[in-house]
Amino acid sequence: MAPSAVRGPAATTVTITGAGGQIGYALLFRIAAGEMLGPDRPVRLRLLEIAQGVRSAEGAALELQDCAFPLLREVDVADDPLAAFDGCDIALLVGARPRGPGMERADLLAANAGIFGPQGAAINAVAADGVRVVAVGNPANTNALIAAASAPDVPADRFTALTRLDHNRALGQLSAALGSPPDEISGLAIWGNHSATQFPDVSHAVVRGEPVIDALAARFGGRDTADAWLDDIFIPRVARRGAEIIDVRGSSSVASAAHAAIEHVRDEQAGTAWTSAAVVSRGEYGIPEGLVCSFPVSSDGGGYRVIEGLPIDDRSRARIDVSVAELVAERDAVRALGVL
Ligand code: NAX
Repeated sequence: MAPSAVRGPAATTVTITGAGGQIGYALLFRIAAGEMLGPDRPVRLRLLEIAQGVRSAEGAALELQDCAFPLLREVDVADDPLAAFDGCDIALLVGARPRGPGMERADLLAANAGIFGPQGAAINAVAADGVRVVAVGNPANTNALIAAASAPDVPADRFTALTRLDHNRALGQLSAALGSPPDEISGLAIWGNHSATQFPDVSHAVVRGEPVIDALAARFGGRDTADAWLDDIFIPRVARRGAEIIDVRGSSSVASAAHAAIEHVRDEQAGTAWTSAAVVSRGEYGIPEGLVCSFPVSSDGGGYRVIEGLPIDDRSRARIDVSVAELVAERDAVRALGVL
């Protein structure tokens, strides 16, 4: 029996672009196993690749069939965005053009606009009414902005970009420094761009009810030493963790990125009191409207919303402003290309 003929509750259609790549391979089997949408939601997978990646995606599709996942209803491989986004409920935009040797930022943005623009237009044309989209491929924030701008009939707040990996990296570092498991730490926030300018912010974080900053002061022997650890070790290490992984592993983050993407979608769908995600700014915290910027967010299951009203001190403000300025520069560079 062909997988598409299997009967049962209506399946959620999940489209993964770049599905023949590394993160795609780390994502597909976990989604099919129900780790993203839960054990009660059957899934239909649509894998989008460019011609060079189609065989790899087709190979993954064969392996998916060999897993005989009870929740997996159908797997299609396409190189046409209109086919891949047809009826799509959830889109993970993973495939992107990497920065090549000697490539300037404007060239990189232009190359990715050529990918995320048409994909946004295809989502606009053929996706399901309630579609939700997360950009993983870099530059993720601006790629989400381009896709959203190319889908005028889809509410902009359906488009997000992944900073959950940065959030989880920050949580991992704090957990190690404090000797506390990650689930005892809450209130961490990533602000700004998914780039080295991002600001991993612990000023609202608590560990077992105690402000993290106090726990760090106790751990490092004073507030000044704790601040120095945050400024000189923690923030740069989180912001440059991707480069550290490449240096040590000889290849970029894959499983951790796929895990973060799964948690991003899972928490948006199932609800969460607090995490980090890049969402379209409505002007919260003075961040220019329309930028796709990382904020502390919550979800009631109907999409991420910025957690408002947090006090921001001058040091934090300065760091947020640097990353937001980078997002503005990326947006302006894309505008100069005539894309927005
Ligand atoms: P790979 O090079 O292994 O895979 C990318 C795949 O995308 C390739 O198979 C390629 O054929 C495909 N592709 C390219 N253009 C496409 C298009 N127009 N339509 C469909 N597919 C297309 O890269 P991988 O390691 O999987 O990383 C994918 C992206 O994630 C990169 O842009 C990477 O920079 C980004 N990352 C984002 C992270 C985040 O936290 N936001 C962290 C991890 C990762 O660095």
